[in-house]
Amino acid sequence: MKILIVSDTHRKDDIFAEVLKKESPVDLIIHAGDAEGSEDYFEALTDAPFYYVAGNNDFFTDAPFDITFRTGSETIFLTHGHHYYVSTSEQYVEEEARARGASVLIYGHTHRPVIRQEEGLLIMNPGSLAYPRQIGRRPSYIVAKLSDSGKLQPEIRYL
Ligand SMILES: [Mn+2]
Repeated sequence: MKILIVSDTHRKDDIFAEVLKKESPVDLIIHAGDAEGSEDYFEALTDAPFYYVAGNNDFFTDAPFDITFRTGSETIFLTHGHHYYVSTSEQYVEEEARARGASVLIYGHTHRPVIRQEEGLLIMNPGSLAYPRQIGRRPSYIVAKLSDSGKLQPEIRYL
């Protein structure tokens, strides 16, 4: 199983379509918010299940701010993260993920890619396909595969 994880596409729809084409076939797509209205278009591009949460620039969406769902043997907590002040620190969003019994935390908003393991919690941020802010500023996303035991094995990829 191959999972595509993106965030903060901010109406750069062509870049998402390019990544989807490059990584297809994918079995699941996770978008951590700030598509700014393009999420329905993205969902229609693929037959794969598409999980979406609302970001701070998503004013006209019915999407929830947080979702918790299971994939393989993982419990994933997905949020854009602005309600947990992720620009300042991962502390609050990490606490929320643990409170929900998550084994994986996926957030966005900072436009900086992250993959790290912290006391049993896999913490990931795919960065931004539209406006990357990390050193080098290359558009980034994450591809994760499920191991035989159902654990996520992620890697950051760049366009
Ligand atoms: Mn944002």
